[in-house]
Amino acid sequence: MNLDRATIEKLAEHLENCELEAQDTLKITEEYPDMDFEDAYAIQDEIRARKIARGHAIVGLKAGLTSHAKMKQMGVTEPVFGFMADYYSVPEGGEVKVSELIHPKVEPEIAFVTKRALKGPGCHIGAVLAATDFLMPGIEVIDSRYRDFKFDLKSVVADNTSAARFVVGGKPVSPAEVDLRTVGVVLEKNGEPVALGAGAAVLGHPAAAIAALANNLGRRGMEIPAGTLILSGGVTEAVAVAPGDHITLRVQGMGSTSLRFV
Ligand code: 0L1
Ligand code: MG
Repeated sequence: MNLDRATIEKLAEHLENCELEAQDTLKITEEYPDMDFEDAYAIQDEIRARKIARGHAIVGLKAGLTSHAKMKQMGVTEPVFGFMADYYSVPEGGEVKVSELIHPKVEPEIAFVTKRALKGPGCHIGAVLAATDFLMPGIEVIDSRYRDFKFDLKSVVADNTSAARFVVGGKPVSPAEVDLRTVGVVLEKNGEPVALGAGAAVLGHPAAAIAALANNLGRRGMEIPAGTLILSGGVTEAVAVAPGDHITLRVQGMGSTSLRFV
């Protein structure tokens, strides 16, 4: 680690305030070019601790930047991991207030819910499928706190991987009922398909994103507990949204889930 505790706390407070006040900021590596990934996850962990201290619960985890489309869109090469706080959760068909966000975009994802804990190192697709209770369609609303979504991997990890809101719904299915590589995904904006893809866009198999998360947490002495909801990452590039937009995600064999931007 290259940053001291006081700097980690200062940056966590700054980034969390940007989230809560819907204010953008320059990427933090501009001022702290020497920060490393340990520092970045320590800042994210501090943001999480601040939310818990204010009485919020952590209701899920996420993998991000897991598809080639997304990596290309953002000019990066590795996945990142974050968490979802209770107030990020939007009810099925519910509203997201754009005024509470900076420049939201939506991503079509496959959500996993675990029935057993997963711990790295060495976690693999087989272990993930054996530990998965069910799968559901999930829409992630991302909202980078960085101006114009201009960031690098360390800055984005510190910013809790742009996590902002999410909805899950549709029909829960067991992993044995679906081929997660070929499962088709259609994202609709105001009734028109705007992004489509298949599960394999996510690291070749969406369960690989969950294994990568378990391995990342394992390196930091943590695990994915049983009963955890995890968003496995956008199948396509992210789609910008504005007030009035209605977004629906359809996943083959899993029904649909939706939300509205007001
Ligand atoms: O969930 C994601 O793939 C987003 C990761 C962070 C990068 C971004 O804001 O696009
Ligand atoms: Mg995502």
